[in-house]
Amino acid sequence: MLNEKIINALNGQLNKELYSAYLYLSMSANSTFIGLKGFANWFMVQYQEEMVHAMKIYTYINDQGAKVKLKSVEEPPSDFESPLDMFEKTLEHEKFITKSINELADLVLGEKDHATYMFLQWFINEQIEEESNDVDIINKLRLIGNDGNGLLMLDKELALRVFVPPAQTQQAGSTGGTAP
Ligand code: OFO
Repeated sequence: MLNEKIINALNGQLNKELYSAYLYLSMSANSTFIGLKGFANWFMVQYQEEMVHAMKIYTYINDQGAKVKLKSVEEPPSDFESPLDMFEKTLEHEKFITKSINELADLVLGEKDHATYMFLQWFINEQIEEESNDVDIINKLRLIGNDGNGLLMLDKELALRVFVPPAQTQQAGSTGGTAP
């Protein structure tokens, strides 16, 4: 049984995950527009992963017999200066999400809601991977600088990322779908 404070906080986190999905869909669209199909693929997979995160919270609220309350999703930016700008904004956003998950974990611990604390463990681990993936790509983009060939090679690498649906993720014992 969830208390009101926790239901509100979980609904807030659900909204943030939906915004994350919307943000990465926007970055995917921008990447397609500027001719970087591999980047577009990477962000599309990220969009799909964020929808999985949102639906995990949606299902958890339902399973606990509480009510999901959908709020409006903010408009994401649609113009970006460069591929590096997109990934810097991605990392910045993921740091914000990590902070939000940590605050949620603090709240549920304070309320002695151990079931929700256990539920949040998956998100706490996932955030480590999310930030680390972004840092890797930012480092590569900084090395590439203005080298067009390097950018096209990275685009090919990012084209290889595949979305792994949640059931397969669990079987594989990983948080999945985040390579390369
Ligand atoms: Fe849901 O992890 Fe990114 O935002």
